[in-house]
Amino acid sequence: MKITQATTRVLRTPADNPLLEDIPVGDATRDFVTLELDTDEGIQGIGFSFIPGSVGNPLITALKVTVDALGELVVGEDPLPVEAVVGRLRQEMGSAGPGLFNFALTAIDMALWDIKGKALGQSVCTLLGGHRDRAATYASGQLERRRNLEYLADVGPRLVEKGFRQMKTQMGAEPSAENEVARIRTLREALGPDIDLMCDVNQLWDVNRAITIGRRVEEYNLFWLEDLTVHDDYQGLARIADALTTPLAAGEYVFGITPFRQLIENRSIDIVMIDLMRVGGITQFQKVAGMAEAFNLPVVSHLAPEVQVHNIAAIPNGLTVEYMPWSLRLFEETPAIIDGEIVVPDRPGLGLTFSQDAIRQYQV
Ligand code: SMN
Ligand code: MG
Repeated sequence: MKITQATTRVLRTPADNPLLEDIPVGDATRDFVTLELDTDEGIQGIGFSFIPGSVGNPLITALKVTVDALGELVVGEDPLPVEAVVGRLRQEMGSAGPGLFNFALTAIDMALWDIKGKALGQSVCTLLGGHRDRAATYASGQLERRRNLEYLADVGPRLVEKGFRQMKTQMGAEPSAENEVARIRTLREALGPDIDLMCDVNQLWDVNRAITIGRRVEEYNLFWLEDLTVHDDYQGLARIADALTTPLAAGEYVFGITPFRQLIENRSIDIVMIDLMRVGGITQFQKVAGMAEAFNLPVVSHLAPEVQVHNIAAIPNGLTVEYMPWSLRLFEETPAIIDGEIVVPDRPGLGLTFSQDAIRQYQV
């Protein structure tokens, strides 16, 4: 089989929220680069990428150009030996650094796995190990730090009504420790003891604040605390992890497998969070997951649940899939959530098809 053509588009979607349609978001937009890789056997693989947090990010144009450049390099290649194709790209382009390159490589890598699954009539999850056909999942992006306590107390239980057994909130913007703790107390009281609650700080605290507030929220039994300080302060994170009994998660800001080695070897984290776009795709995700398993650590996914469900369900140490709904509208059909779990589509490859309506409406 040979790759014959790579087609990319930029889709600019409204930054609204399919989980809670009634909450207005203004006219903010979110940008994605989509990729279609055609082959001489009529099989088409699809992939996509975006820069996390990229509400209106002007770098999306640069990302499209980068995916186009990598796409040109893979035309003529056999798509099935994925490591050979992405390995060559990594070797030839690696000196540019991992930033835009990893984001672009992810789209290519995803499309290669999609082609392989379609060629073999198997889901990507099965090709990666197929540990199970569904995984735990949590509602994300709904209980943000800009929201007030009344909102948290209202929306948390609404997510439970929608079928979620796990959900994530944020701290990091309150002037006082007392106000930060109040957010967690409010949610725990609204949700009761049986819902898993996670909290993300997105690197906004220093080590001492992390330990001080981390200790104060221990009584609310958080499922994890995430990115309590900067992602590459490996020793600082290890001090926090040692001081708290709540599991510490981090990794979404990490580009590639080597810095994950640092996080893991330094015992900086208890839960390994992998962003698909920054790590460089499914191939690299799976390497980090194996490294985590050797250190007795669980793995959780960041963004893109419709693809990450394959990565997490495939492995024995996959803990839960972040259900961040941003990219769902790009596709005709997305993985079902049944009894609080996200189900791997029973279709070959990624089991995803780009929505022609979305392309018509949102292509720029
Ligand atoms: C997050 C960060 C940046 C973009 C999207 C989401 C957040 C998360 O840290 O964990 O989902
Ligand atoms: Mg996060």
